Amino acid sequence: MVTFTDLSHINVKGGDGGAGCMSFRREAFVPKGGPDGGDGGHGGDVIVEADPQLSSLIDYRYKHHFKAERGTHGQGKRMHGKDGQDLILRVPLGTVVRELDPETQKPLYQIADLTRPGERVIVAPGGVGGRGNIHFVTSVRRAPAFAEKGEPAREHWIELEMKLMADAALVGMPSVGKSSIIARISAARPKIADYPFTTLVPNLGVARASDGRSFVCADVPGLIEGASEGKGLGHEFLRHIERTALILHVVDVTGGFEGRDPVDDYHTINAELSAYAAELAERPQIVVANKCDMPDTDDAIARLKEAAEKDGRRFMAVSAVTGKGLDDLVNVTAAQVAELRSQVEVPEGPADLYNKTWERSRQKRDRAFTISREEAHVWRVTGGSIERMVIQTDFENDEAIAYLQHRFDRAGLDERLEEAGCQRGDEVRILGFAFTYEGGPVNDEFAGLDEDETLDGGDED
Ligand SMILES: Nc1nc2c(ncn2[C@@H]2O[C@H](COP(=O)(O)OP(=O)(O)OP(=O)(O)O)[C@@H](O)[C@H]2O)c(=O)[nH]1
Ligand SMILES: [Mg+2]
Repeated sequence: MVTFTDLSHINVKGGDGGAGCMSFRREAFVPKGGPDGGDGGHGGDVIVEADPQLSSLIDYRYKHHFKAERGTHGQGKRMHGKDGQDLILRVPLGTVVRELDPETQKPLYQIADLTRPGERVIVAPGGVGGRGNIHFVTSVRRAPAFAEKGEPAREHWIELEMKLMADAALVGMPSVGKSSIIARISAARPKIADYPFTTLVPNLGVARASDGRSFVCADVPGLIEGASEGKGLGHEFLRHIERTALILHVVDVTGGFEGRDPVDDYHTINAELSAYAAELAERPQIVVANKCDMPDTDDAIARLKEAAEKDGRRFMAVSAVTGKGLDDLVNVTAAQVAELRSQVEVPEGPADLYNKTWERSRQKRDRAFTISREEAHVWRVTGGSIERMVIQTDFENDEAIAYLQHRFDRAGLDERLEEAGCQRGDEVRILGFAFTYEGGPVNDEFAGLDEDETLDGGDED
């Protein structure tokens, strides 16, 4: 039996980037070498990957913090630091990954819906390694005496939600024999009893047809009239059924203890399915008449068959007690599942797409910064990207500070401060640092040195 863990909130953090190196070439007979400081290694990413071997999120129930390895620092002689290792978090197929608001723990953004084996998404990118001083050479700056610190890694709270992924789901009223059927056609061993709502959480089992084809079957808690509006236990599980390609609609031909009419049951359940989601009514369905071993059921079987066929559905009569008809049921289901699977279009590289769309949405939020007045002539700037620039700066080094100024300007900070009413000489606070606003055009020696541009070479002056 598969235990069922539905939802987990975890904290993921990429590895920090290693620092770039500030170094100059030293060789015998060369009086003053050019810059040769290598880059820091990139930090590892935290990746969530769908693994068909897993059936629950139990691994994330007790452990909540996951961190990838950091990059090592760059060194002289153009030696780059080593990249940190990625951390791969394996989750079952059918796991939905969402970014959470770190304050409220409410979902902010759906990052991915991992439905195929091996599908993966980066949930916390590692920090980029800082660039060594070989990169900061411009025509006016031949011997850059600073390098960049590594980028601090991103950290997020994410939600993992496993949605049951089965090819076929056994659906029906309570006590019609859904668990009895899955117990006979698979290795699942759910509880079976003669009272309603014996099954409280879905059970998964793998059934194998005589030709070797197999499918994943789910036995879900019984549905009753009103399930689509939340009656009984069914509502929570209807969303699991939403993901199965085929419905095995089990009907008790004896009408149960209350002596219900099996044909009424059949219509009641279908009405609940379509009330929950119109597509569920269209979903391929096999009508399975169970308990056909019981006496005086021929008439009910015949009427149910007629009702099913009138709706254009395949009808099969079985008994979970004697096993009659079950081999046929498995073979027909396996064939239909294979057929349905072949119709599914597999989009190319969706994992990549997830990364890009999330990254875009995240960057947009990240680049934004806000300016507020803390007191007279004191301003506070907050925002992910601006704050990271500050953390990456070595404040012991004047050139690094000048470079930070250049980055502030490019991000539009000066302009926005001016607009907000900031005056020359005012204090500007970012994280724990205080800067003096100098206003006016900066004498920018980094102009022309684009963020991602590498100007290499540059020998001694
Ligand atoms: N005679 C007969 N009894 C059956 C058959 N299948 C199941 N039963 C009995 O019906 C009762 C309910 O069976 P379950 O398999 O627990 O039914 P279920 O649909 O899983 O019920 P819930 O989990 O409560 O929704 C049990 O007492 C079973 O032994 C069958 O084919 N013939
Ligand atoms: Mg059951």
